[in-house]
Amino acid sequence: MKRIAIVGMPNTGKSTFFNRLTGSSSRVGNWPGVTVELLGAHTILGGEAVEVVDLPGIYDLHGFSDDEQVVRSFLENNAVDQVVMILNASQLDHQLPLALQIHKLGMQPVLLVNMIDEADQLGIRIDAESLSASLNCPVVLISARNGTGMTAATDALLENMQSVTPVQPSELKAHLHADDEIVSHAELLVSQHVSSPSLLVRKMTERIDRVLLHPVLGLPLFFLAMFLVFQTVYTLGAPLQEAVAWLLELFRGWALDPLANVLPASVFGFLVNGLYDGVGTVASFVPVIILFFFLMAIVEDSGYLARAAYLTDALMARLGLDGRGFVMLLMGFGCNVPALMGTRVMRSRSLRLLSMLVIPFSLCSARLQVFIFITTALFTPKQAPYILFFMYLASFAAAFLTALVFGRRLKSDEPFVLELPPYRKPVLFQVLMRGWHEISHFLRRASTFIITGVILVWWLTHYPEGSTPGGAGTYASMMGDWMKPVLDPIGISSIMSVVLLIGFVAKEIVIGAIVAMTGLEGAALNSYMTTQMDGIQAISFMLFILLYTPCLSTLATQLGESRSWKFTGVSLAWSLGLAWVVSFCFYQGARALGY
Ligand SMILES: Nc1nc2c(ncn2[C@@H]2O[C@H](COP(=O)(O)OP(=O)(O)OP(=O)(O)O)[C@@H](O)[C@H]2O)c(=O)[nH]1
Ligand SMILES: [Mg+2]
Repeated sequence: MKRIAIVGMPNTGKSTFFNRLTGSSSRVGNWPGVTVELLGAHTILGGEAVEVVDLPGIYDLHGFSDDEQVVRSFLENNAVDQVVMILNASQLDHQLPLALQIHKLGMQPVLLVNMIDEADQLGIRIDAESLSASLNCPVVLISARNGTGMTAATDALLENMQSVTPVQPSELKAHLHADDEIVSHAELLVSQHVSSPSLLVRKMTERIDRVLLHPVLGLPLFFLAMFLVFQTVYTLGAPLQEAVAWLLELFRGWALDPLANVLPASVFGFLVNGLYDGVGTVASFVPVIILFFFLMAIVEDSGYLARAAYLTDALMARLGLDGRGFVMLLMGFGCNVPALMGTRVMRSRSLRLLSMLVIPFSLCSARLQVFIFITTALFTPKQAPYILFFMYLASFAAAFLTALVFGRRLKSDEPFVLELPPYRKPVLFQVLMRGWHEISHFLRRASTFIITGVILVWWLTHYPEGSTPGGAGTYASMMGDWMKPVLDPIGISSIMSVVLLIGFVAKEIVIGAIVAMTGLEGAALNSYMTTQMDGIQAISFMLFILLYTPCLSTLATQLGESRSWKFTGVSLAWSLGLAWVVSFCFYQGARALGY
């Protein structure tokens, strides 16, 4: 099968083109460094099956960040029949050198000049035909997002593939050309084939940035925007959640409860009170999570997320991180694992390690779900969004503190040049795709973890044989007693400490575990929660959940990416220690003040 590789600089639309060509749903975002891994897909081109590979963006072939190495080692170790290079039409001067480099290596690329819609708006004119003649390779103007030029692009691809001789990977290294020679060649090409207005005015982007990147107002505006996101999640999400819970209850009463007459009590208890209610209660939070992801996808796809990096860069630099670290934190709101992998765009190892130490404090969707559950049970609808926002602030504070503590040991002087992409109207399809991506990931994790968790909890609360279910003498209560000396001072009851222990595996288990333990759901579960904790204890519990290790997958990713047991161990110990100390200070402090 022939293999086509898509290369280009970051944020030029490679993944958008890849998705259009192959019908895949590779992640797209208006921010350089979205793709950090190889992604392959099969498709039919001109009646022939081909493999298309979407690569991370690279600035040049000498690059030495981990994601650039992914690209280089891919090109060095795999035969590629056709290289497709994607360029941003409004930045040809900046992007042609990479194309020339690739061309001179003998790869005979097809150049797709993308985002032609934006270039048009800016008044940039590109003469594709004459550029193609001087370069001696096909050049097609496209808009991967709108689909313009796609037929011409695939035609050019097919035609070119007939004539190219695949590059032998081993020859690559010997042929890298000197950079200055290439840069002057690129300048010449741009002057000959591109006409642009003397002054590029990105009117809309500039006007918006004058407000959103305001030196004083910028950051408060950003936090205000984030607060609005949470407020919306709450006001729209809570009724949705109740509706799903109501439907599940209805189904239970109508179809499942009659089974109680047929099945032995213990089997019914396990299947319906444990599994169905456990999974159902978690499922009722799915609409909230969906809503959250859609809003975040809009923030990301519009280009505002990249602005967050700009706004926080100075602050983050003081902590030994840079603006990208902040964006990774925001990415971690979905799931910490891809955010950890996103640090591959960083070149300096110490900067990467520091970012990877900080990211697990980012409040991921599994923790969000626990917090919504607890705030709904223990606080009024008016208080709840504020408590939730406080948790996000605590998450940032923990991240900053970590950077402050470890920044001195993990020093780096990697220069960070931030490229701000223009604002782009979020494309509904992309936002939906992105949301769907996150949700299916969440559901996959949730379903496996909940089922394992529910079975485990069921066993812990019903055995050894002969003990009263959920009462003293069960394994669960033994575990609770065992952890009492540690968790009592932070206000966590022995039942909830068993939940915390199980939650170490993944936070998706937490709610399901509570349901399985108590055999309660809905309003009864909420009122049970008020017997387990008051407001202060609830916040202490949530702080602990926020700060201690998010899940085993995070640990495994930290280990895999850092290739260091010591680093992973330090991260584990730090997060456990911090969780305890913060909860302790909060709980004892609040009690001392008489709350
Ligand atoms: N206006 C316009 N925007 C586009 C076009 N193609 C892609 N985009 C947008 O450009 C941004 C980047 O697209 P991606 O496909 O993620 O870019 P990428 O090259 O894969 O980026 P990395 O993986 O970070 O290297 C997204 O916001 C896309 O919606 C286009 O033809 N026109
Ligand atoms: Mg990409």
